[in-house]
Amino acid sequence: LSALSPCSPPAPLPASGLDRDQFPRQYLGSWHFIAAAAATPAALETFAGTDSSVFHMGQSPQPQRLQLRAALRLKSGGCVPRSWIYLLNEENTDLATEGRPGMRTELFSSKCPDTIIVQETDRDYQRILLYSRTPHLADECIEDFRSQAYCLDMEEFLLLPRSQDTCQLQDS
Ligand code: MYR
Repeated sequence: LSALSPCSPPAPLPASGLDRDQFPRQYLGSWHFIAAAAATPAALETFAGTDSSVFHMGQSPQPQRLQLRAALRLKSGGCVPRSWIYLLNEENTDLATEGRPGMRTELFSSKCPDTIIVQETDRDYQRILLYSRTPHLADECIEDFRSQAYCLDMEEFLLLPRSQDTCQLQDS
């Protein structure tokens, strides 16, 4: 560690994060998956066949739930729809995933505007993921993410190739 480049892990969301007027409202809508990092290759394996993914976070009829939909473009060319239900927590901005009791999703602010860092922890892996409102993100923002990952000893890094068109999200 050098004094010139202090190690800085991703910062938790600001305390205003729990303001129900703000959270999760400001995170609803579309996100592009940009990059992922983990300590082991196995934790990133699930993304190996993916060229790009676009997500939509939406409200659910029940206020304690969020509906996440995704459209994955596979490297092989096909489009694959995915969906998850997140359960909101009273005390913090952590999310639980319906049907995945061992999984915890924590949100972190990122230095670059219109981006968010998500940490997923399950029984057998942990990884951080970078999402952006826009499909292309400045290299500097990606490098920032990477150095924050290093700070967590996550040295495996994956940048989504995005060499094909993104897939269309299906209406729910
Ligand atoms: C996966 O591929 O493992 C699931 C990825 C979760 C994606 C989350 C995408 C958007 C993040 C926005 C945060 C919203 C919080 C209310």
